[in-house]
Amino acid sequence: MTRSVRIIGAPSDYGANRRGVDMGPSAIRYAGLADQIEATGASTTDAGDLAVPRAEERDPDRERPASGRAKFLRETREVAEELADEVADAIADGDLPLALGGDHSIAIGSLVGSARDAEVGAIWFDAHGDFNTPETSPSGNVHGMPLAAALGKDGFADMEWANATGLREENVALVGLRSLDADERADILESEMTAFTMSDIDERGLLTVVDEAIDIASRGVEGVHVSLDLDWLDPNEAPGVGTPVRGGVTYREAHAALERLADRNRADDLLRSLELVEVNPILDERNRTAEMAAELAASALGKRIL
Ligand code: EXY
Ligand code: MN
Ligand code: MN
Ligand code: MN
Repeated sequence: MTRSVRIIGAPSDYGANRRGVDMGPSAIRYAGLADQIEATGASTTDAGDLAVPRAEERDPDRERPASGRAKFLRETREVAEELADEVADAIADGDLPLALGGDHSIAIGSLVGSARDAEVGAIWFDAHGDFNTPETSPSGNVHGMPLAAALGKDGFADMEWANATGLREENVALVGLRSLDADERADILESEMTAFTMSDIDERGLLTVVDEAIDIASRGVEGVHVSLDLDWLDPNEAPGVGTPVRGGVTYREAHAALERLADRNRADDLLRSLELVEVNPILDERNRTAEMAAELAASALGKRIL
């Protein structure tokens, strides 16, 4: 069971189109994250925020290599390299790293860090597949690419380091898919990953899907990285996200999923690293989405009312 959590802020918005997600770490802290975690009985330390490079100019089309489209790849890479070291260091020190985004491109760093010295799996709670490459991406936004980068797919200029060699594709479970691009969809179907869509959740029940995702992510590996993109939830519950998609999980479904994760973690000690991403407080109502993020982290870490 998790006894000490190290909070690591990664206030980057280089992977997304919409400014504001760089304020996510502050918004989640302000929403009472440390108190929420301590209510689970775990201790917390806060490593503060990574230093995010400032682009010389915020030209969205900069960093578009000849092959395909990937905006701000250099800045994204710098953040991810720094986050990978922080995550690996926290694990080496016996803490559970809790990374705060920032857009989902930070997950390249979380995955590389978590998988640096171990074979790991991942559970990806998200409306999106995040499996585009610079060649397939319709937008060039790297927050739509972190899984592809971390699994070593082609097209990421100078990102060979991003191949989280310990991350095993067959141990990746996507949960909550409801928005995919055409090439990305084909690549997911061709991959070794397991994808559970919102339709699967409707038809089979949330906890059945979550249990299966945990089985897949934890089979034969040392630990599991859990990546919670707040756009997994329905925009009515979590409006403060940059790429909202209708038809997401409800407030209670999200808690039920993470409470189940905590139960399984209590039994099998499987949770190796955790991240909360895509909280954009300037798109929010009264910091609701950041509050959801803080509460859901507590559920994942074992908080129960009784
Ligand atoms: N698939 C679209 C793209 O690649 O541009 C949208 C990606 C949104 C990614 C957010 C973080 O989940
Ligand atoms: Mn250390
Ligand atoms: Mn995402
Ligand atoms: Mn998403």
